[in-house]
Amino acid sequence: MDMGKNIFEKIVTSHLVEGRPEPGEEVSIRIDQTLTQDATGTMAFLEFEAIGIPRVKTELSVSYVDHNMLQIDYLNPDDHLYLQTAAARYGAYFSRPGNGICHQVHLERFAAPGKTLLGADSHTPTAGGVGSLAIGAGGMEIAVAMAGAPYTFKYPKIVKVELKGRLKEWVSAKDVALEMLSRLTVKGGVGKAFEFVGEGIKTLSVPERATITNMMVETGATTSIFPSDEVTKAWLEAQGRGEQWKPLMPDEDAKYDEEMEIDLSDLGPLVAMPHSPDNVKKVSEVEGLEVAQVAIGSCTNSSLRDMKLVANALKGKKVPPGTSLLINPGSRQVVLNLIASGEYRYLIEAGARVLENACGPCIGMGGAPPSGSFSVRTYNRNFKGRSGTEDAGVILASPETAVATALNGKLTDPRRMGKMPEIRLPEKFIIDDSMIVPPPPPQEAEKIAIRRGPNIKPLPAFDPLPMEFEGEVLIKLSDNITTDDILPAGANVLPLRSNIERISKFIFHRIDPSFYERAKERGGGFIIGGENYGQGSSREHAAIVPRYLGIRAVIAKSFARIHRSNLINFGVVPLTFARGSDYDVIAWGDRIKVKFGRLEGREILAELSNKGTVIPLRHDLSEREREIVLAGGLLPWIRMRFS
Ligand code: MIC
Ligand code: SF4
Repeated sequence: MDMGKNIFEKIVTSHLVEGRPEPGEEVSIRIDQTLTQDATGTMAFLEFEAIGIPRVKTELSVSYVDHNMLQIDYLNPDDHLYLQTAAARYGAYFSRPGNGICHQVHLERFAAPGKTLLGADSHTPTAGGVGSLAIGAGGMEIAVAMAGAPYTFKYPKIVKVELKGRLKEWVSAKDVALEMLSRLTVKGGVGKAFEFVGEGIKTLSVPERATITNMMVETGATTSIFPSDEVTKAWLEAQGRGEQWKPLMPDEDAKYDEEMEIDLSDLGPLVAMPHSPDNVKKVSEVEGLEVAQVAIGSCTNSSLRDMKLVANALKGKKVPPGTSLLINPGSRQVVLNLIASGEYRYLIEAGARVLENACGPCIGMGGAPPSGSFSVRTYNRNFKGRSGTEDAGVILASPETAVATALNGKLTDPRRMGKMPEIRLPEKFIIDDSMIVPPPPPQEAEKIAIRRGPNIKPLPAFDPLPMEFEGEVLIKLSDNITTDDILPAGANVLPLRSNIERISKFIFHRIDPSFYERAKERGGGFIIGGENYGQGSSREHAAIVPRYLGIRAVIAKSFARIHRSNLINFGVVPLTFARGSDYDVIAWGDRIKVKFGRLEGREILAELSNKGTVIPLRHDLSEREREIVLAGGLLPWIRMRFS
């Protein structure tokens, strides 16, 4: 007899184009909405243009500007103008710089239960907080979805997370996410999607749910989702979108592949210590650490709920001179509501530096902490160097812990702050969509001239996979290498995202600045990685640049989901060791020869000519992925299919 369906399965089934929704099987689903942001979006729109479809075919595509906000020269403003004109020309909505962080604005204004959302940003699952099936992917996948093609992915194992009880005072959704990270680590979610259910969910507002689905990305999960219930309904009504509500619950006898349980009332304030989101400790264990900077915001914790909490905790108090408090509200809506309620004032009076409604310091766009200091941040990633200061330590915390720390100048357990302020979200938010520009009708759109600044270069052409490939091991890396390690972000590098040649010089810049020269000199070669290679962001540049420099295979113990797809989409073969111990056999500088052929079998032999040995490697490409990689990437593959 058929078992009932979980939420994930319900949405997949209602959008299914091809495949069987069984763990490990490849499924293709129809995509209702897409989201892009400026750091990934220029490439995504260039890719969309390369596909050659005149207008986006989704129900809704939104192009946000929130990452590359510093305008110290022409690079970022040119990209913004390109994105604005391209959105108008191709039929996408454009959220102007200053309107807010893509995930926060999308949650407020567009995300709806039962919809599928594909986003060119790893934290797209934030929209799972209202019951959207939201997945992060590389820009090329989003370009293809905008062109109307289904999105193909490996159906994950579905994990039921039963939430019980209710959070205590000063403990919040961020602590739930950190608890999950401490249990799962940064790779425990790979190949899985998490569904949060149980009595406890009723006590969590939509922005709190979204904090959890946002940060669950750090476990490597495909996505996370909450049911759509009365809380969701109230949120949508408060956003003036009540008609978009529909109930979405798992069936009583829904089948899950795994189960977990969290009693919310057992949780206390948690932090993730440098330099990994899974380095979780109780605040009480690490309290007292001197903190130079506190930063509150990011797509994880910048909602009106969080800002109200922070404002009211700061009310009538001052941040001490030794600590700098930076605040990035998530959206213009958040700020307008704070101004109307009078709470905005508490931030200013306390001495907070209120920054733009954007990603800001989270991606190293300003706000770098001093050398050798600690910065407590409500963000989701604390990878070494990501803040812009190589030897600073970033500690990830809830807004509660962050504000307590800001007021004390030392890492502080927020439970010391007395009674927690009561937070009430408005029954109706102040809504002002005037910074979201809708696309003009098709006849007018055709006349729009796209503005391309001099730094915006077309995508390089990529040739098919050669039958065999020989080269040197250019670098050998340990476990959990992030895409920030592969291709850093930050104020100096992000503005080069539209120019592959220029950005390529920054590959592995923090780990090994000589990599670029070596790869250039040798005309390419191999990268060797450990477990979970490419964790973190969706930036496809971390795959395009290696490919551009002549790398045709990465050999690792295992891969993170989005990066693995990005490699394939740009014609780089992700290979794993058939025998784990062979990782130790390969060394920096070894010469490797692999015969790819047509990648027919699962096994590929790597000849280490300088060592006179052969080691077996494996690929786990699906038939479709095999074709894509052989064609040299998703773009040539699509062109082949449609020509
Ligand atoms: C990030 O948080 O690392 C980013 C910057 O938002 C990336 C996207 C990018 O690199 O442009 C992400 O999470 O996908
Ligand atoms: Fe922006 Fe940071 Fe969120 Fe990435 S994680 S989208 S940089 S706020």
